[in-house]
Amino acid sequence: MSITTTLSTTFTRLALGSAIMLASLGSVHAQDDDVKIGFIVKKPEQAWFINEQQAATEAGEELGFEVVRLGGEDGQEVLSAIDNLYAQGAQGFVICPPDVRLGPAIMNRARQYGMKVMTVDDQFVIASGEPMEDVPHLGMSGTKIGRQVGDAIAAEMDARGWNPEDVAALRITNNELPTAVERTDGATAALLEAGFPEGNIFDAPQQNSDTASAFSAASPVLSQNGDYEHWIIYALNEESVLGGVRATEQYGLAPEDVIGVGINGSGAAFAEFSRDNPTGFHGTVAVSSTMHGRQTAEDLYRWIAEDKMPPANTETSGVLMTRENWQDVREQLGL
Ligand code: FCA
Repeated sequence: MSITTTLSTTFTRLALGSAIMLASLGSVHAQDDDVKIGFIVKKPEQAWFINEQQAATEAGEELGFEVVRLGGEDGQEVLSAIDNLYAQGAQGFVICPPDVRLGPAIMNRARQYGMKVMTVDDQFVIASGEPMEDVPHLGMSGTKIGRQVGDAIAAEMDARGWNPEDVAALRITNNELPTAVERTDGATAALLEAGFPEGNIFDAPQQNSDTASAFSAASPVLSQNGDYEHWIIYALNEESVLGGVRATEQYGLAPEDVIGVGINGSGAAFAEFSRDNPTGFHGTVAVSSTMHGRQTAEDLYRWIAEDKMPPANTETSGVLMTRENWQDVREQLGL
């Protein structure tokens, strides 16, 4: 490239840069009809969240608003994402926060900027742990979906003819997150009702909601309880159940001695079902991340553009997906 071209490219870039800056300042201060929203998620690399953000973008393309997809893996990142959105002229955002206790701080920042906020998947809580009910929320019905997990495990234990006394449960817990507690409590309740012995349930508390943290939590629990013939595994999501399943493999358990049932129905489960040989990952309760992304984006858009307040709390449901039916369920849920 000649010096002249380099110079002129640099100049064009600078000129373009200031034009963008002016344009964005303009949209912050002028009354602009264009709606722009942010969609911030705690784990932007996980299939569930990729699909959710993608669906929000598509809803925007259809209805005529812009969606800015951002990751917010800790409080600092979320606050800079909000600053960034404001600088771009966004009027609000949908968020799945990295920590639900950040709710008050996030709302503080959003209110300073006059931005509207809706939560998806994980609902904000106040200091006492109660949900922040003044922020509209859409998320899965944790207890119901957890019960479906417990029922699916109990049915599969039955099908394999296991004696519950010989079975241990690996309950991967995440007590910081209310929806996680609802899900694992729901599964536990269903299992106990089906006659599972309470004394055979072992907790593996994870730091996070991903596969790696579940794997680390699960490994010591397996080695400390070596006398059981079979294991069942449940957690807040399929990524975590997969961490548990990988830990049983490393520990040397055969796939036919393990029944793991997750929650989500995202790419992580599809990859597992697509393997040639079945693993201990028996199934997952699939929920439509497509619907979560679309609906929240549309709700926020109508709130901004038409002053129509979203419903205070929308609970979504799920369908059991296994190796046998996963492609059908995937289609049914638009995943
Ligand atoms: C939580 C979990 C995700 C997904 C979502 C609906 O945020 O971490 O995996 O289950 O709820």
